[in-house]
Amino acid sequence: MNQLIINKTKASFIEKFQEQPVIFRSPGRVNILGEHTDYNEGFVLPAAIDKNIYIAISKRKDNSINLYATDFDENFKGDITNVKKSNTQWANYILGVVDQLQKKGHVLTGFNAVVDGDVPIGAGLSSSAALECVTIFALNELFELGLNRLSLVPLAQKAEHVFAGVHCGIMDQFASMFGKQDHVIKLDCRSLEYEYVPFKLDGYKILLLNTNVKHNLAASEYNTRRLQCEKGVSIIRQHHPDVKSLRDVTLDMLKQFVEPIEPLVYQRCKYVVQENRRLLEACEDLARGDIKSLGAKMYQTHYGLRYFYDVSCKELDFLVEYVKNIPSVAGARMMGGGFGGCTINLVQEDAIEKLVKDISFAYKEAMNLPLTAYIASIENGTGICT
Ligand code: GAF
Repeated sequence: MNQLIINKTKASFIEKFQEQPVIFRSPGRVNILGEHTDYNEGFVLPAAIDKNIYIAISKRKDNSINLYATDFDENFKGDITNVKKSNTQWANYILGVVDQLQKKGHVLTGFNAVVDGDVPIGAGLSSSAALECVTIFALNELFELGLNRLSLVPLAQKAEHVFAGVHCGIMDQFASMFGKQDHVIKLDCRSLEYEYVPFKLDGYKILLLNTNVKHNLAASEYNTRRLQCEKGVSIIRQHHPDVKSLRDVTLDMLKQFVEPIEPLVYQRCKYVVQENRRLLEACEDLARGDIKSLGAKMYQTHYGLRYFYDVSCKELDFLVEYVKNIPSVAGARMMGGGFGGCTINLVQEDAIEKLVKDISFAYKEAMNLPLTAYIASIENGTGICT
């Protein structure tokens, strides 16, 4: 939690609305392994981090929705009886959540809210999921809707589908809601059963390197990948009607039925099937504390995302290639949806300072862009700020 941001958010709320708010927070996330597997009913291994979106909020007696985003220094006004997608992107995440609650039959009045945070936007750390989660958690408390944490997650996800147009899986919202300090979440995206796995790194830290690019392909290509995976499943179902998703598919099935007629779809599906298997093996690495073996799998994941799933970009590839032969780096890969954002690196703590200095210089030389580095610690999920 960042007390400075909490104080700032509170002060700005009081100045705007002349009353005391209640403040909630939701974290961004990292994902150790299991990328683009969530919407294929596979496994993921995310964790909530020490960067949050905060909302200061109070109920109104009338129907007005009055929002202010500190980051953009922008106000938004709406009406609770007529919630629709707006041209203000950040407000859509909040409105999308309201829309989902209303579709479930919950009756809300207007409210005032100020949002702020330190999850970098567009960095692949799920600032949008954090905003959806903090909004739905806050509204659930404020209006005493009585929904449990688990039932909030798919509503937050659906808000992203409908109001942001990204057909995301469930990982980001789940991690933001269910994060647990010093643990990663092994989540089965089919059943939503989950297990907290201790994340002990023995001298290693999670280092995030932000490319500071977000290519605008991200949303459209994401949706295309989803469709390509569904296409692969539909081809296999003609021969194996019991198959429901790529979770049920083997490499042999792909080779036999998909590769001959849809070579590109084959590449996409192959990556997903391999990634699911890799994740299960990575959990064994974690249990043994075998950081080298875990790190090697992260490089394999990057390879798959780059060449088979085709969601990387030259900036991400540069960063992964740079660290690949540095002994103090156990593993690295692009993280999240792709086409920009961050790489996640497991780095020996005492080597971080020099690495950041050297790689920032090299990145600037090669890409003419600044590099931003964050050391992420693993923290608890969404909650109220006391
Ligand atoms: C984005 C999505 F929001 C997630 O659901 C997930 O699919 C991820 O990309 C890729 O693993 O963050």
